[in-house]
Amino acid sequence: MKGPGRPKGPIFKLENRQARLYPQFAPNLLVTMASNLVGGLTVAVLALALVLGGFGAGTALSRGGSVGTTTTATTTVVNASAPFDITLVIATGSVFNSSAADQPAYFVLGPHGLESAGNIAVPVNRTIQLTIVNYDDGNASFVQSGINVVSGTTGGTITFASNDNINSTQGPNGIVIKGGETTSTVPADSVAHTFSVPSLGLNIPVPLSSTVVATFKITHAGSFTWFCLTACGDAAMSTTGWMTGSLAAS
Ligand SMILES: [Cu+2]
Repeated sequence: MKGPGRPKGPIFKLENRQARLYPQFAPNLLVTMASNLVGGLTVAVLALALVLGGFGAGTALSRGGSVGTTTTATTTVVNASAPFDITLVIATGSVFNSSAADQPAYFVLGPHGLESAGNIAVPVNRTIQLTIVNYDDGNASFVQSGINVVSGTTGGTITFASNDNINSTQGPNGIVIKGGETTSTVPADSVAHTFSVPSLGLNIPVPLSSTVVATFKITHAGSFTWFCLTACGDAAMSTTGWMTGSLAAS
């Protein structure tokens, strides 16, 4: 017989499962606490700097007797000839809700991890180098015929790498990498998702378990809707930030 104070089976199991699924919660809390502390200190230092700065400016004005203009120079260095790099990640297993359960989704790989792909900011009139890392190992049927054919990219091609064409073998000096395959068409039964912007004529088919690299340029500013044109999940396909969103070119 179990004692009256012991947790019942299912609750115990759920807690265990959460701990297994989200082991990062505890360390994250510490990081949040630490960053709050640092943030608080930063605010204090900034406030002190503002007080001192204000005092200094007031002194200068009263001494000089005239009001001058303060100019703050900001220099942003952008190498406009280099491609603008952006990486998208297609992950599976994100829980949509209790009825749709797991759905695949696109994410933007940002400096601090995965971010929403609901609104992807890109530059206009500059070559965009798009890398898509696809963790989905299943193919899907098409919602529009012909989406296994590449369009709108430089040369009408993509370069993709998957297990059978990136690693050839272990050589005497380490792994030998062949580098991937450049193609204008992906076999229809190998397409898992697409990154498609019909209003720009852009269609990038993404083979299952692969990494795809494509370049393209958007020549006018605007907000363009991107879609995945495979039947990869009703909820994901119709929801911003999952398998559709906008590409904001400015
Ligand atoms: Cu999809």
